[in-house]
Amino acid sequence: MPQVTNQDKAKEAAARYAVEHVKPGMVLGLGSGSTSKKFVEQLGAKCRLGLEIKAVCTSSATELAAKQHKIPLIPIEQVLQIDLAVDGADEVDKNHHLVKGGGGALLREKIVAFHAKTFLVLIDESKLVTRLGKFPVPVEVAPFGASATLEALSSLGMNPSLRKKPDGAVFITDNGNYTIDLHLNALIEHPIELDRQLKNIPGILETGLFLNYQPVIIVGNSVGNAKQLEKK
Ligand code: A5P
Repeated sequence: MPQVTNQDKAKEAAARYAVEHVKPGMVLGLGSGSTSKKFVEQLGAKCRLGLEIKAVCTSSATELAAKQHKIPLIPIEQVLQIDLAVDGADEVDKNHHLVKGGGGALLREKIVAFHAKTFLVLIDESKLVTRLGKFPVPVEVAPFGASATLEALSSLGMNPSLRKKPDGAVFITDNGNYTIDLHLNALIEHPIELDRQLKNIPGILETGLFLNYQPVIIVGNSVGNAKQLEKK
């Protein structure tokens, strides 16, 4: 039996907090990654007790988990607005800017977050940073011209690496694209400027910088409590 870590308990607590905010009739956006998975599990338990909601998924992995937990799903094509999107994050700074995409689902996650009335981000304390950038910033790129895109990022000093799977094959996103991770070697002073600079490179389809998305950040701790993070 795998050991339950303090981080697991913190993620669990954040997921529990989030599930209390789900109301009948809502259209939910289900994020990706291990924290989102805990939310999916708890949401599934509520659905089995009769909670009626519909959900869209941000990745095939989440879709699989949601189906296993019998959560009613609808295709994104049928959704114009999402009531509540719930997702994790890799880093959160004091302005509530985020780095996301460690799991390779950033494009769908960003689309879902953008169209959500409320965007709940569930983290444990280890994700809180004074400045973004220790975690490599992922970008989703078109396979066409990806070598040139890598070269352009390299010449800007962004220390890019093409994401690979453990078996060495190129990691392909659910959208059929590549992911490039930027090992910036320094904390990001101007994330908005960086995001703009990245999006100016053709072939970069989206970045893992979620800036000004007005997320409601829920921080769980290892004692099993969770609270909303106020903006300083
Ligand atoms: C998936 O692409 C990511 O954006 C995740 O939300 C992020 O990496 C956080 O993942 P964990 O909840 O597994 O830490």
